[in-house]
Amino acid sequence: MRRVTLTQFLIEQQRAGRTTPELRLLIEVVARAVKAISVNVSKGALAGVLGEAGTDNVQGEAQKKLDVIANEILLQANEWGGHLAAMASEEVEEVHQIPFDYPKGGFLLLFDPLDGSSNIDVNISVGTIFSVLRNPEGEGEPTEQNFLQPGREQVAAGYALYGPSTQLILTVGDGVHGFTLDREMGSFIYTHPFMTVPNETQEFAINASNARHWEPPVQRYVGELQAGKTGPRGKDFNMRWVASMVADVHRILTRGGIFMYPLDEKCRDQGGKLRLMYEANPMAMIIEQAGGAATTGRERIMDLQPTKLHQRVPVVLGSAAEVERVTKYHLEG
Ligand code: FDP
Repeated sequence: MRRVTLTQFLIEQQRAGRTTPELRLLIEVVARAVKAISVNVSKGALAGVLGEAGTDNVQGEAQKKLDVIANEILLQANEWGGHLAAMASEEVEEVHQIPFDYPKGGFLLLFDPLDGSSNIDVNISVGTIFSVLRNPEGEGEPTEQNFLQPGREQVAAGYALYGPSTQLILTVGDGVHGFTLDREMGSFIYTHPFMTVPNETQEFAINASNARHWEPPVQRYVGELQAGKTGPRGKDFNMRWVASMVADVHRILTRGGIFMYPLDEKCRDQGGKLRLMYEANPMAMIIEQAGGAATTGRERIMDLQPTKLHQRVPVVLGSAAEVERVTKYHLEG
């Protein structure tokens, strides 16, 4: 069997006019950083990278050592690449400018360097999520305003899953493509062409410990799933919650399902739990490109006009028929 590497795949995409040389090289730099993060994640306690870093991030959450390391790897790898106008990270409050002695490009890169932090110390899958936008024309250093574009403007989105194998899932707007890291060769190999989310499902993912805080449409929907064969859905559903968004979304991309972090009384004041620009938007683009749907429960995630770099939003994504049902319940209510 002919093994296609990420580089070959991207060159073929470029030849077919689906991506530009600049975007191709940018994605390759991100993929190189992902390999370095994967090495650190897999060494775990042997590299002394577990535990708290002793600092808080912009969201006021305790940073793990690996959060800080992954963030540094992504910033450093992408600073000198020459394809970016600026970066934004979950771990950095302000826009990260490209140092003046490096060339600049026309793209903006946003990322959550290590998603699912609470799983690091217990050796459960974590991931990296990224989104690429065009820097709007203009003079001077990009500001937060340059980043505040709806998700439909993304030119690429992807995530890396550090699980039993490391996988890179990518879309440049022409379907969703999956690559598996060959650790011996150090290359990402094209293993999952045109991934699709099955329309029908029997699995759901939600943090059920928040049930008492949910809004009535979510209580109704989950109640119907839990009623199983004897309820209105007439079939049994199974529940899965890894508590790493990347791992939960990856399962849905592989075998269908619905993932929800809805608005509830606990997170209402913040607008939701998950971040719009570097969690919800890239995952929404991937899920939509794979034939699924992604809403806040009320509107399409990728149509939201962001107001803040670190904005939080409710998220309902996965198999289209299920997402439509949850959204319908919200709009009826
Ligand atoms: P974490 O805070 O551990 O980084 O990004 C937020 C996130 O993880 C998601 O990856 C995950 O889906 C969710 O939060 C887990 O939330 P709970 O702690 O409520 O389970």
